[in-house]
Amino acid sequence: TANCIFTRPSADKAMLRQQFIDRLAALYGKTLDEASELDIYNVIASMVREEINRRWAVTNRYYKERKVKQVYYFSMEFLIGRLLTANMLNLGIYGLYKEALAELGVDIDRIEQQEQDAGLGNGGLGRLAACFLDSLACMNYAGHGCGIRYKYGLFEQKIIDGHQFELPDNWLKEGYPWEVRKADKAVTVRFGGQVRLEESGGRLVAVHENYEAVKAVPYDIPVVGCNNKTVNTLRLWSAETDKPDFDFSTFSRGNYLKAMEYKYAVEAISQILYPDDTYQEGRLLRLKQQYFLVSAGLQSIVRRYKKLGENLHFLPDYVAIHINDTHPALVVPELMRILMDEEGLGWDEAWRITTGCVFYTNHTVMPEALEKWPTDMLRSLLPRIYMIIEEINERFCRELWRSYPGDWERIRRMAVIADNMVHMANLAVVGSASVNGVAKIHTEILKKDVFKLFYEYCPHKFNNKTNGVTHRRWLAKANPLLARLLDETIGPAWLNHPEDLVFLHPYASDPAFQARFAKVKQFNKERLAAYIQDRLGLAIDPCSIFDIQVKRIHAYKRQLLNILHILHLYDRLTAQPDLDIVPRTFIFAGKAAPGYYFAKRIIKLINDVAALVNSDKRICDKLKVVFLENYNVSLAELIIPAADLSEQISTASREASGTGNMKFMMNGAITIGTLDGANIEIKEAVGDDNIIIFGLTAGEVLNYYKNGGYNAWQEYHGDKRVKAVLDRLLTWEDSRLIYDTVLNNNDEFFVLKDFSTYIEAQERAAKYYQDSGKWWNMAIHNVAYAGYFSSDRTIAEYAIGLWRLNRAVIVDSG
Ligand code: DL6
Repeated sequence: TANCIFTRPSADKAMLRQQFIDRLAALYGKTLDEASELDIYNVIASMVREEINRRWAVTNRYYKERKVKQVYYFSMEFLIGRLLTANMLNLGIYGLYKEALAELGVDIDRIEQQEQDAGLGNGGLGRLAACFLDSLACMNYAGHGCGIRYKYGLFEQKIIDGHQFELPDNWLKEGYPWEVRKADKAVTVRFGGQVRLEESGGRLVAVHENYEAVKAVPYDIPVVGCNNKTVNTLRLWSAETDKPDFDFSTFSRGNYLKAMEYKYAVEAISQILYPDDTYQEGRLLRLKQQYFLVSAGLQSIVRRYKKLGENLHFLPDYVAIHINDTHPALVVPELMRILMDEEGLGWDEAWRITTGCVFYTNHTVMPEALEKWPTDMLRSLLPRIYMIIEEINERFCRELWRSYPGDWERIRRMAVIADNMVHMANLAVVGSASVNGVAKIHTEILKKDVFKLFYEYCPHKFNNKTNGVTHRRWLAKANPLLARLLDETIGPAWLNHPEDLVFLHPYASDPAFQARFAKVKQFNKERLAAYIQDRLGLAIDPCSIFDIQVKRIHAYKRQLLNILHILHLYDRLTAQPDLDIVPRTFIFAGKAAPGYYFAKRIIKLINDVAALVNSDKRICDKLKVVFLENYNVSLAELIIPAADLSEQISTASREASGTGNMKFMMNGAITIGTLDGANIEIKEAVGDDNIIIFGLTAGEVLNYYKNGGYNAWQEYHGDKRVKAVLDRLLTWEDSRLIYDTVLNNNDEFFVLKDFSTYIEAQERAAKYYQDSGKWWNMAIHNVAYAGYFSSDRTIAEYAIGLWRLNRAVIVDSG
């Protein structure tokens, strides 16, 4: 089949084998017998890189010569995962390599595990950025990522006695074959110092003195298109100092220590990724990181643009700058600074250009995640930027005053600077051409609630772009057997045209096809069961329902609701051991932010419940609970294809979109979920019969919030099942915090309120699973309607609706 494993002429394979052996000798002076798996990995990666490099050069030349409009996606996070197989699949050479190397006794899938996951992100936001890069390259759009090359990615999670421990993720320790350091493209970023305005040539010029200069060095990673010749760039910036480590001429202990301190302070900027999913820490280093990314990225964009020989007035015709949440919102004042201070434009022209280039996506409605920076901190770290933000604020407030004379309260709430804080979301809205949410319901909440006043003021800026995920990684790579079945059934075009998955629809009720589909699922479940056996020494039943919740651990995502349901089932079974229930394996994975105590207690609770349930002989293995440590992209690729049930059970209105929900449906899992985020659109796509919905609606939840919530104790006393499972939490000392938080904080995320409808939804799921014809029909429907949730669709909407990009089909004549 075209997308997975296909037979190549043996001459090609023989040539490749020889190349591999020669290179192993050239690079390591080793024969295959002597080579380690890491050596083999590096040799294969270098061969693949050679193919990519050729295309990369052609793409860059093409973009430059044709002056193709580019989009730059600025993000503090890119959770790209492993690249070897993904790149080979996109290049169309995976089958050739797999077969050729197999003949040498090398298993390429095993070798790929030598690659460290590039985990430069916390969760959904960073993974979305990675999916977008894939879709841009695959759809012939000139779109690049702009981020930070953190030396340490998101922490490595270890579970010891049920508790989460965090270890540094030193992902670069063995080197990284996909990056190219571009020392000649370094730029300088300035921090601190003083700024004065000086009259020069009839205009005021900003003079910045006594600043600290940090060298930003780019490392470029190729982003390879699929079945085309495009290779775009993910540019990650690293902070370095120009000064030597120490100065021999003035060497003394004091100087040496000072020099080293300075070096460490500079390098700290790109040292670690903040592990702060949804919670904002408001730390100086984080602000430094944000400005570092923004300034380095914009300087390099403007430099490249000027080489085209075009006037800066036309920048919006050639460049779009997208900001992934407010983290890079300083692009607004920084682009103003570059245009005015370095390029000599006036305010009005610089503002027209900036607001024509910048586009902003919001990813959360959680109030604690809306970034604010103290004015003092911003002023002293970035004095010129602060002056520009003040000017933006003043001009904007004056404009508001003309529309709403005397309405001080409204103006205060919309201001960029208020209460001694710089409000980054307001800055992003004011300074960009467009503001979008990431699912229909999320965008509606932005319009009616979070950005209500802005929506009233400038409704034309607001629009929705429902998220998507790349089906190439999440289906073709993660689930090769399903990919092959699809190729054989509907042809291979779905790889570049995910909407073609709909051609699967007629097969949903075909028993022969259902049997083949079921076999693939069974294989994936056995593959995961073997991993669990290997890691945890726990045997699980591959015929049980694999009921899976994998995502960041957060109160609003309600892993607690899932666990309470498990306790409820366990109570029923222990009371009546011969109860006829469908055996289930509950699988969890996810990281908690290191300072988020509630979430860490949830991890402990899951492990405590696992220990209780898994060791109880009375329930005859009908239930098993598993927590897999160190959830990352590669583990997700193993887990998701094995799922029967996909738990998407956030409190309605809180999950902006979710993207895990899409990855699961694409792999034929049935969603059990609330009417939240993109679940609503999944329901619209697959139809009410192919999804299991329960719980409060977003409207109901928001109404409760407006009116001070509900009484959790009433729920506790009013439903025996609720009381029983909550009381059980007191069995474990570590879970008292959870008990108290839920009951005494009035159950902020409505776990108890949704409990009974969740139980009932779970009973429905079990009933459907017993009717295998119905179940596979539902599962196949989910795959057939997953095309809409490919990031190819999302990227086309951004490219056409916002960025105004044309597709640039690279023709490689060489
Ligand atoms: O848009 C990507 C992803 C959504 O799918 C999730 O629903 C949302 O929680 C997540 N947001 C964040 C928050 N970060 N900030 N700010 O990761 O974005």
